[in-house]
Amino acid sequence: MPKRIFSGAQPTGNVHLGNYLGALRNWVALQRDYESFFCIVNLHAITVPQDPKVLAAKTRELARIYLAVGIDPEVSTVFVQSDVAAHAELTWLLNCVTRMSELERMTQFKDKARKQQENVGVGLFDYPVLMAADILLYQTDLVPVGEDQKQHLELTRDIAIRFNRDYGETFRVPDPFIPKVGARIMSLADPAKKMSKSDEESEAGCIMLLDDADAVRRKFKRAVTDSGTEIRFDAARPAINNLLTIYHLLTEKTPAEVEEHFGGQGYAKLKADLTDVTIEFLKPFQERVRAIDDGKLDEILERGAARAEAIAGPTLAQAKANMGLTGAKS
Ligand code: AQP
Repeated sequence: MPKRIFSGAQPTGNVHLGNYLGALRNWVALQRDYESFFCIVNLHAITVPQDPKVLAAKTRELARIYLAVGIDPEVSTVFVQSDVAAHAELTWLLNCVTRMSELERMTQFKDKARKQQENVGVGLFDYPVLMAADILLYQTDLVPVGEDQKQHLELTRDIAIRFNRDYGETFRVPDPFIPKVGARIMSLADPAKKMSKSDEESEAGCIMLLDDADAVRRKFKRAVTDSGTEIRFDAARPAINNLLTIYHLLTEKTPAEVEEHFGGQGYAKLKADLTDVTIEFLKPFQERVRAIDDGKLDEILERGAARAEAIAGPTLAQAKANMGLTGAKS
């Protein structure tokens, strides 16, 4: 049996280069070596307020983005989370084995709750349990995600281990796949913060996959650098390190080749070349996004939901049976 991967992204805001370099790019690279499930996690999106019309449109847009970056629906299963009811149902079962104290420790909850102040929904608090359900339903071996999801993955493992201990072997315990490079792409406006789609203040620090060439030019032009002059990879100089990391990943040149390319040059050259390679990457990608036919998309998502259901359904049934949740049919 090939090993299985599961991952997802939220159809909120605009997908950015951080999402691509930290996650989507690796999904594409891994999809032929694993049985792959890529989900559009719209139930996660509603943990903060969303306009229903915008959410529906963003869900389809994200599906197009998955396909346009290179996820092959003939090889991978692409589906929308709310189309497979088992995600919500397993969340309830897992809620009953998760401790409040575990969720209170989640840094993403603390960050997002701070921004929401008065309006923190129970769903936002419960987000990591829904994520555990997503992953465990597919008996997942590997979860390719960016660095920001590491803590949630650790909780998923803890929940699976506890469930298996208390109710008998039910879930495979998944491992994270966090890339060595690109797992945390930083904001161009503030290299101390990760590039983030929900951070409205730092729109300027985020290259969106659907940005036009002018926006890309403007954002790189304004990107924060530092007072040094040398262009080399150096974790102690996060702004330049971040720009070089993006260049290295987009061009697939080795770090040594990148440093050689910019040897003796100034930051203006770095920004100009980075702008060019980003536009070169985005242009054909955006053409592919626009070329995806609506009917074809429906068909891919319907087929994806059916394939996902075929794996998720039996896992949920086993979890319920192991917990003693037997009703009329048993
Ligand atoms: N800056 C980043 N660098 C590398 N990887 C990143 N990811 C997110 N930001 C970066 C990874 O992208 C995948 C999909 O993310 P998501 O849709 O689940 O959203 P998120 O993790 O909450 O991060 P976003 O996109 O910036 O949204 P907000 O602003 O809501 O936090 C995940 O694998 C994630 O690790």
